[in-house]
Amino acid sequence: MTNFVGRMREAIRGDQRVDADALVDRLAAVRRFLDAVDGQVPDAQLVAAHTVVERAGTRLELSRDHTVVALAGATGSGKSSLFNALARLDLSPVGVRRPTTGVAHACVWGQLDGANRLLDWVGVLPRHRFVRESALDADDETDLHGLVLLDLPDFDSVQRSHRLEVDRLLGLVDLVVWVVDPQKYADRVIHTSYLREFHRHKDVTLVVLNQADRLPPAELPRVLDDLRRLLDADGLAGVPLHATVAVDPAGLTALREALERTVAERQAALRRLSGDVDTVVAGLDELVSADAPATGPDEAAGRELTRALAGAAGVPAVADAVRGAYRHRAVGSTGWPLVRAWRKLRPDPLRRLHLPGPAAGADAPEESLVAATSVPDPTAAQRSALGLAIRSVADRSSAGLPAPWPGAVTTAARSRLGDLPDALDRAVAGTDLGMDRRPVWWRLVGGLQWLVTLAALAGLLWLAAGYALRALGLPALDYPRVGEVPLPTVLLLGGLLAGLLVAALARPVIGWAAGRARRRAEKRLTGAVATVGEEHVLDPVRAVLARYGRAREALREAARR
Ligand SMILES: Nc1nc2c(ncn2[C@@H]2O[C@H](COP(=O)(O)OP(=O)(O)OP(=O)(O)O)[C@@H](O)[C@H]2O)c(=O)[nH]1
Ligand SMILES: [Mg+2]
Repeated sequence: MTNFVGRMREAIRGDQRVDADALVDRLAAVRRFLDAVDGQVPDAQLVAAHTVVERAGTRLELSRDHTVVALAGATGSGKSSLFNALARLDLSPVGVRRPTTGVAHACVWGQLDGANRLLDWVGVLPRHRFVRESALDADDETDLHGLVLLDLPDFDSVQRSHRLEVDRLLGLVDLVVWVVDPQKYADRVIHTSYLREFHRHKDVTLVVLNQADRLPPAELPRVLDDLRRLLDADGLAGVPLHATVAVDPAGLTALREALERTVAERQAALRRLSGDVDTVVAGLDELVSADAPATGPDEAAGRELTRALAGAAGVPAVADAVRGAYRHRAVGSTGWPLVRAWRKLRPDPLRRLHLPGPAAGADAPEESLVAATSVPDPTAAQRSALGLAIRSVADRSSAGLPAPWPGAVTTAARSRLGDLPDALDRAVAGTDLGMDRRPVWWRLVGGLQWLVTLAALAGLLWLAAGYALRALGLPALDYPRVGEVPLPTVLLLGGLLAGLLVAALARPVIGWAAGRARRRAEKRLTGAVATVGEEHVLDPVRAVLARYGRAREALREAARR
């Protein structure tokens, strides 16, 4: 029966073999996770992960032929007695005065040389290291070759230093044998502070009920059942549980065999580290969410941001000025020549905004720090609209992400807020508003205006010449006639009327073209402003989201057993 259960257990444990390469990959994934979240997640939340990565790296570099097994338990449970009994030598003092063992003792089965570096790392003083040379005992110790057994101080100690030492060592060893005795096996501290903490290390946990000889034989199964129930409640269902008697060699057989199997498998170190990674992954799990991939700022948020940026940058005002300037310049080119001169006296709406600004010029400094244009500063309403839009980008981009990511995304979205006013001003100043060239039709209409004006002028001069000759009593000019009307009068009145007509016809065309110029300028300005939004708001947000994505992916890989 025992054999059958034993084989079953072997089969189950055999299934859980940890592949060293897979473990190395998982550790690399944890490292990638830590890189990704660096600076985003408070360091305090990452201490355990850093510790495990570092510790695992070192343990894997050290001897994998050795299995470090610790005997841990309350004072007086019989750890040192078990240690000595397994070693068949009196290595660690056994005492009546409690606590007896103050520092860890180690016994190595096989060559000490190979285990020395491991023991240096574990921190067992050389004078507390012993060797169990199998030569002394013929071949009956060879099955334990590779075992490094540690006798720990008591973990419920009145001595604080003992507890600290035990906690440190429990973090480093490959397998823990918890030694409890019939008196104290149900002590709360053993279960809540220690055994429960090892629930992810079930495959490197062994429990022995020592001093079984102190119980009446009929009581033993009841106590073992009770202890099994407590272990189940600790999350340690299924861990091997043996009764031992340290003072009787026959009472060690089950423990000894369990240790022989562990040593032969050479799996304990890998299983221990794998359990550590499990613990770390479980602890970090809340930092990423399986059903919240990082999707990045959506288009609607981007559009809202661009609108708010355009408002703050004064894009509508500049676009209006473009329309005004178009009208101003078009009328200046196509209007009546006499009106044109008067037009020129009125200021050009774009020049009033100092546009195009210096950044548009070839010799302008690349990164001008001074406000380049005279576009009015954003109003309080525009500023708050911009604040809201940035917040909305952050909120929408981080929707569903667990803490601390929403905060990190908001911080990133606002990280370059201070640079925005200058960047927007430069973007506006640097935008080609499409107002450099005079359209051909302005010139044609302007030429036509000159023509009809000259005709009117010629008519006027001609009439004036006739009037002057008549006044001087000289023979009157004989004007050619168009129908009944003299040609100079036709030229004068026709020229004037034609000028007015051309101006009147050009007016709606100018209005339409000015609207088009406004729309074109607005589109270009909006594009420039959107680029500023990309660089100053969306890119920093994307960078944080990319970190989140990397962290999420890395943790998923680290979780893959
Ligand atoms: N009857 C009986 N006595 C035992 C057994 N194991 C240990 N003892 C006795 O229990 C007492 C304490 O044993 P230790 O081995 O010193 O206990 P420990 O767990 O090392 O104690 P600390 O070093 O103080 O943590 C000693 O007197 C042992 O002889 C056992 O299986 N049966
Ligand atoms: Mg002891």
